[in-house]
Amino acid sequence: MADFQDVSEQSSLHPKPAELVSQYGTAGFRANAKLLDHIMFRMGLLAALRSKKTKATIGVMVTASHNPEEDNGVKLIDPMGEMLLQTWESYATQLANAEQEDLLTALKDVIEKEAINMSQEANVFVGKDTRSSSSSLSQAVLDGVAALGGHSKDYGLVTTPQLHYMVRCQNTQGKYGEATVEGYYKKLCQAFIQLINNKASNCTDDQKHLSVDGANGIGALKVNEMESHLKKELLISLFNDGSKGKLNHQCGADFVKVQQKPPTGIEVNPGERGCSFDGDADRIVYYYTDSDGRFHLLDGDKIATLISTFLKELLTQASLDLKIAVVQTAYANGSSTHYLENTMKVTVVCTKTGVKHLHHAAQEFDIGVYFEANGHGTVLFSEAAEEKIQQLAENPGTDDERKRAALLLQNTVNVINQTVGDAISDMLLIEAILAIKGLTIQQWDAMYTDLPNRQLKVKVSDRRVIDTTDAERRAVSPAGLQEAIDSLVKKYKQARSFVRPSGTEDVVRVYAEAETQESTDAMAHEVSLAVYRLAGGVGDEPKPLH
Ligand code: 16G
Ligand code: MG
Repeated sequence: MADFQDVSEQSSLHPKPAELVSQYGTAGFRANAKLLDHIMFRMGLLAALRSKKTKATIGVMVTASHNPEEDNGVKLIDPMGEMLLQTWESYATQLANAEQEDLLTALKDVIEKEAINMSQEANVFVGKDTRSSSSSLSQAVLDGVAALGGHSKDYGLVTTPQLHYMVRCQNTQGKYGEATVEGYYKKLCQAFIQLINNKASNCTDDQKHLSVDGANGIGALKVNEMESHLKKELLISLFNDGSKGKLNHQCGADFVKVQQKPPTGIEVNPGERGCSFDGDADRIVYYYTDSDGRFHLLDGDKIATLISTFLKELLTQASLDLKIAVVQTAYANGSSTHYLENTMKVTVVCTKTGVKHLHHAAQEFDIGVYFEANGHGTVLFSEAAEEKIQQLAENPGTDDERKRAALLLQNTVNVINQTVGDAISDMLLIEAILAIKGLTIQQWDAMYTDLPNRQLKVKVSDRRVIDTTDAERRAVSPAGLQEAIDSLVKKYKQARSFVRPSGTEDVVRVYAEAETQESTDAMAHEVSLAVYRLAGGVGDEPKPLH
């Protein structure tokens, strides 16, 4: 049995504020950075245990993504680069909440329940975003790993998806790629250049140009680092690069998606493409402004549609019989689901909100394209699918058209970060698809027209009174709420609405979409009132939007 002397001594240097209660939520722990030191140390301990248990390298990322600069957070990464196994989330919560004197008992409890062999080695990769609190907090993680005698590698400043990638590379003994930031750029950019070689026509510099809003975060730094690998095939103008502005403040993917307007600090001429990353670069949205000055957002749904259409065409050209599906959540715009199912004839699956649910559902198919409307998403290829693609590409008997399609598929696999949604990787794939298909952003946008939609928040005394089913599309409690929503929705054309308790904020979220913005806003307000009245609303009653 290990000697827990070090854990005792070290943990007293990372004391828990008494009575503070935290929970490992959909995206790990997130709070004001001042409240996180003990949690970081303890997540270092937990990562070491998880590594011993899985006999593999585990990742720990210090970031609070799109939250304000003052916040921070931490997420654990499992061996294949996926999110921490759900059953371990409760251990994370237990360890985080153990009072100082109970920490060893809580730790031994996990060791016993999981029958962990403490003489097994532990290896942990650690990364952090650009927040000013991230350095000391990631040191606390490293201290936690060391206290259990584990080895760690500190990657320093990396995007969240880069750390996921490193973990997978390490645990596949390099089969997925080289576990270095340089290796990541090489793999993705080489695949990108190969794809771009198949572009529809010679691109002008204007067509190669993309404005990127780096949210004043880690993504901006990494885009800069990557630039030389792009060999001028993509000409990036970087804005909100962190040199002056504040992280996520009036910029970044979350701001753009929620506000439905361009970020501050970016210059994009009418008709030109712009995109925004979030604070840890695992989300991306695109946009442009038309000649009338109207802003057009191309969110995760539009991205999923572009990618799945491209893949489906390649599968047809390659005559490969692989089952492709798109995974969405209830937030996906109804027009996107309709287009995918009825025009593209692609299977569409709806899951609960949260990356792990989408990721899991996408694993059920040969090719699973998953995106949340907020811009988090990627594509998963089954091992069998990758093998079939490779065989076809390498078979000397394959005819030219099929071979071209197989090679494009192969390079598509390589440009994608399959571990988790990745703004950099998604950006390269989208840029390549637009060039290959010879599409402008306006033509991409015109694939279908979004239904007007609105998201509102309602404060209630306890949001847990709302329980949902059918991938959060229907409320089963409190009594009468779903019936009230149903009768409101009936009043409007092409209407849909649902409510769910947020997993990250103390509010109930309301989503509404309908034929016109006016009816959408009216319905969103009426549904908010129903939540307020039937689910214990607090504060002022929701007011009409107009
Ligand atoms: C988290 C999730 C994101 C989800 C969001 C919903 C991960 C890594 N992130 O940020 O996928 O869209 O929560 O927030 O899973 P909400 O529950 O407050 O609506
Ligand atoms: Mg993020």
